[in-house]
Amino acid sequence: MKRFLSIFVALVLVIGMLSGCGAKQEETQTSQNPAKESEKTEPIVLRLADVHNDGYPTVIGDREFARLVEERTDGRIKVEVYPGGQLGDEKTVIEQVQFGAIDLTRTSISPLTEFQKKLSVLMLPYIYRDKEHMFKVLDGPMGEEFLNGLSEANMLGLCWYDAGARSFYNSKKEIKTVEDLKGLKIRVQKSEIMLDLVKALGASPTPMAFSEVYSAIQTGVIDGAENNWASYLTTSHYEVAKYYTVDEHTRVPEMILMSKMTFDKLSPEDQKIIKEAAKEAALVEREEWAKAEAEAEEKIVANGNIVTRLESKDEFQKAVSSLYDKYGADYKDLIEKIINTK
Ligand code: GTR
Repeated sequence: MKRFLSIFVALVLVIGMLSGCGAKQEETQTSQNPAKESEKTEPIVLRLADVHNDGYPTVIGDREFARLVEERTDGRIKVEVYPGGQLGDEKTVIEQVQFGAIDLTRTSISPLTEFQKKLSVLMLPYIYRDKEHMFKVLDGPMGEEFLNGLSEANMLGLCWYDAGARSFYNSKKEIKTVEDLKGLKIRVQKSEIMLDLVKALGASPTPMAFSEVYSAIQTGVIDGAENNWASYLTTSHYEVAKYYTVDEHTRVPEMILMSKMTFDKLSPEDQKIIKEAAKEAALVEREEWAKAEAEAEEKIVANGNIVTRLESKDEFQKAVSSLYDKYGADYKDLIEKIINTK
């Protein structure tokens, strides 16, 4: 018994010494080497949502943004990109960005107009002469004001992406005139201005998440939708809705949107890095966009889809002019300024 007791006491002593030693070692290590301490700080991980899949121009832009941020913060900030709508549909994600549950998203401004009415001005039908005109506006002081103006809604726009122009497509018939759209059930983004636009053309709008459109056309729940060339291709909507009319009713810019809650927690240096990285990533996206848009059009035509090019878009333009009264009445000067931007 005596022997057993002494072995037990010896064991307790040894264990005590060992653990004491260990703790000390750690203490001396950290105090002697402060660099180690900073190495140990966990990186800030920010989540960025996108409804498009990898390889789509916006996701290429998102990944470039993530790369630049990580590089310029020496890995202190990591942006994790979640493509393919993994974090939810566009409108739901924006709501989460507003409350900081998701840090960033790449979004079309259509659903964002629900959070800031004034933004509708930037997607009024036929407001831009062409893409160059749109970027002249967006890359100037007006565009900057819109990006910062979202702080009213607890969010911040970081940069402008290209998304081409949106046109109608359907599974039923060729659309050559506004009359041809009458009664067709057309899916729209969750956005009041898009709903009104489709209504103004005499069709019947159905708001729906992007991911549900393919099967809704396939099963006949809706007759068609409207989108740019690249989305029409990558979603495979072109397989179930073979008629595409190049009416280009609206050019809807897109952006990287950040939660103000997340942004405000960062140091001014990191805020600057985030803003600059987004602007640079946008240039990459725009280049990728131009390539993807041309390739998509080519593939769709080669696939044998019925692509209708209108001789004039005047009739469409006239039919949707009422949207300027409803969405532009409070911003007449701004609209003027946009139209007069050369
Ligand atoms: C695409 C856009 C997406 C989403 C989608 C839609 O052109 O890039 O962000 O808005 O359209 O129609 O839901």
